[in-house]
Amino acid sequence: MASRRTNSGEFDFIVVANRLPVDSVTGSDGSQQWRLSPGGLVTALEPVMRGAEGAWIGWPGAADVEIEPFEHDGIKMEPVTLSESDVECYYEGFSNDTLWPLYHDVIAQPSYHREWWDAYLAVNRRFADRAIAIAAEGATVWVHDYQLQLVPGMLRDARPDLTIGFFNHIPFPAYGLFAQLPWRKQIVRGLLGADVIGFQRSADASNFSRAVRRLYGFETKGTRIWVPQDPGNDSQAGSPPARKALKMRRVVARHFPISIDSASYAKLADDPDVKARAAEIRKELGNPRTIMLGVDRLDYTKGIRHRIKAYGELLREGRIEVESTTLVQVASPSRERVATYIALRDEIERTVGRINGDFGTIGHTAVVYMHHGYPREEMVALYLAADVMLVTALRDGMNLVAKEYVAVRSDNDGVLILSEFTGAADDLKQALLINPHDIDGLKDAMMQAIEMPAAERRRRMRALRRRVLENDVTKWSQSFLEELRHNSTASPLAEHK
Ligand code: GDG
Repeated sequence: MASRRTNSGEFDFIVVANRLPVDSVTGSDGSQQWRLSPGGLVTALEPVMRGAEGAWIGWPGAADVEIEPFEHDGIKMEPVTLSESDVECYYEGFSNDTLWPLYHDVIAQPSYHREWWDAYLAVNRRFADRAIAIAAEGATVWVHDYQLQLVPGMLRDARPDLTIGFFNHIPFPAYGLFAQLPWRKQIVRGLLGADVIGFQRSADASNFSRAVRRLYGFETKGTRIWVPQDPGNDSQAGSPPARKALKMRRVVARHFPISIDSASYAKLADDPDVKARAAEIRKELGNPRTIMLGVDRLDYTKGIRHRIKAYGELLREGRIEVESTTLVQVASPSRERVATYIALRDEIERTVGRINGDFGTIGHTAVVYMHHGYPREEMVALYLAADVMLVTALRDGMNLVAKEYVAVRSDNDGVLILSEFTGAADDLKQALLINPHDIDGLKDAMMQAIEMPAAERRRRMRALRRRVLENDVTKWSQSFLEELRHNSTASPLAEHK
């Protein structure tokens, strides 16, 4: 049986995520300072964190750093220490070299190592223990993402008084793929500790429910899953007589498509300095007729190679010319110690070099490739300068870049080319939807975007903007938390039928 705590902590609302929402920076006087990292998640949760007695549990981002809890910009930070070996096995290993490729439809081969799993289990335990220690009686805990899928179950076992939410930012794979995971039952069991499990797309939620049925035989109906209250009875719960005798808890698994802080992007786009920078970018690129843009973490899920290949073929076939059409690719550094990412970088940079060698001129570079991160102002200036935005992911939970591009285009101009394998495609139907594996189809869509009449660009962009401005990240967090309030086992609002 789960043990009940007697002395609870002080926080009523706790976010548990792999990373704290701050980055460590060195001040001008050489001192160590924290800067809030401007993710949408922080923006969405800031009001909730301030309104309630809130805390954020996460890793500060460097190995072997032991830091006492601190407050930054009104948010209480609860740092969790990861050793060099935790970073290697839990983060780079199990999270980013097992779960990440598996959950993105095995675009790259996942590695299964028992010592990585052990580290994943141990680090999940560390995060859970911190939440268990600091949560007030009846608190709400919102756990985020694939790195921490065991935490909901650990919380449920130790603290049945808590209301527990989980949101998965990346896809959840079809059972045929998920079944590869040697620890599939433990992962599903961990997630089922939550009252509400949120996914980006309804297909992800259905994939999860199917895994629950296949692995545990629990009853699922629409977005609801019935889970036996006593975890010790999991194994017998499949048979109908046993099910009847057990007390059931209702878990909701459904989609809550995440969004961006649309208003802050729209505001940045209105800034005269940002607008001036956009004009300057065009000029620096030699005022081409069409600027195409890709912005991604350098990741094999993003389809960067596919779009560069398509662009190169259009040049080779003479359908476009280097003087009039430039491709700008920002590939921000990511997971640089994981072998697959090192190989991907080499491959992309080889291809870029070849295309530039073949087609570049003294005045015109074909692919302007940058392997850096940029401040948000520069990103927005790039979005404003780009006539065509290329989002060609092979699989992506949502893809916020697509939404950011749309949010800044208050001029109702610009064309979004969007992979149908992104969560964003479920909503942004007025984009040019493409299959990135179909290079000829992608090339045709690029040509269609380049040649699209202004009236059609306006019509499409208007419709896209309506979707993104109406559904921002605050609405997303509110709808998740509302569902959580309604479906909490511990809360009086729960109607468990
Ligand atoms: C995961 C899921 C899901 C990128 N380079 C720079 C920079 N960025 C910003 C973008 C955007 C964010 O990073 C990337 O978000 P995405 O959604 O495109 O992709 P992931 O990082 O893979 O995120 C994804 C997301 O979680 C949220 O749930 O949508 O599917 O994979 O905001 O603008 N920002 C700055 N400089 C850069 O160089 N400032």
